[in-house]
Amino acid sequence: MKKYVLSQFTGHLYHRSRSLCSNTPLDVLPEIKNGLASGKPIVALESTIITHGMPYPHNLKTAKEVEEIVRSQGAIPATIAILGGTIKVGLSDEDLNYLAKPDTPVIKSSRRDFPFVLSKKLNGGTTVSGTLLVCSKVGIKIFVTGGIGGVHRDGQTSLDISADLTELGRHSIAVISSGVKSILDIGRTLEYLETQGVCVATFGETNDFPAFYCRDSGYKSQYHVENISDAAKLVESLVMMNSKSGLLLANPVPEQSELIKKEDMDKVIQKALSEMKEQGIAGKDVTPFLLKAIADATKGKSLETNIALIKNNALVGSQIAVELSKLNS
Ligand code: PSU
Ligand code: MN
Repeated sequence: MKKYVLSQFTGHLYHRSRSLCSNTPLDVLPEIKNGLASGKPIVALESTIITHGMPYPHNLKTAKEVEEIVRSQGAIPATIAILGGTIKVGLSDEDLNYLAKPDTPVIKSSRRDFPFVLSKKLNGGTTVSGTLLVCSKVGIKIFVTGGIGGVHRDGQTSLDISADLTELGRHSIAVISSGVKSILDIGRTLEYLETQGVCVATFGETNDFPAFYCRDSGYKSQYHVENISDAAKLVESLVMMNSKSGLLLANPVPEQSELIKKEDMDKVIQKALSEMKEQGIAGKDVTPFLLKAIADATKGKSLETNIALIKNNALVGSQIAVELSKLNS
């Protein structure tokens, strides 16, 4: 068999890992590689939120602030993306600046996009599913984001079900998010998560399942954990079981940042959905289109909420990661 020479193709190190071919172009920052080896708390962050989820320059500012929050809690941030066909675990400031710029060509990359993006040496903003896939390759157990994808409204006929849900069913990794946006069918999303074997718990005093911009969706999580210590134990059990399905820890947006009333939000969403139909938007363009339409309709208020909730998720997720590494030491 042909033996590949390291760095022959991209100039990057090819990292050897249990489940990756030695020639998979994977570049893990030394701080993260060493941290993983010595059991330090590591928090993964996705990059579609930077490339397709928020407008410039808010995307860049938020990405940097979120990393700082992770560090402030004593954890190591690992923002994941694909740059020039190399999977990057941990981005430099330069990488972040480049990815965030509106004129940088970047493909929204979920699991199914990886072979193409890698083979053509393109850039990819990794979605929750793409980021989970990379986390599983390098052994990161905690991943923080804003909101995950789900079953779209009418998903029972369109079959537009985010790959995030099936990916959550494939790895024993905890995702901390503010639930699922009400642009989606939340009831069906929760049903599908159950089918995938994903443990869903709310972080807080009740098991109300949050709807991203609002603290309550009207649906319930199976469970709730009230503090960081219980949340860390939950993740510990998930990891110990290694049952190959994940945990969705739903962290409601802080009350003071819940800027939009549910009824107002419902109207905004209805309008965005009908615009989407009129314009024939489908497939992977649906979520970015709706996020932008909602930000425009709420004059940026939804963006403010989005930023507040992801920062809060980073705070909680990092504290859980720190606690988890203490449990394991
Ligand atoms: N929700 C947000 N912002 C985002 C996304 C979701 O509030 O940026 C992104 C995430 O990366 C998520 C992806 O994984 O959209 C889901 O896309 P789709 O619905 O096409 O699976
Ligand atoms: Mn879809």
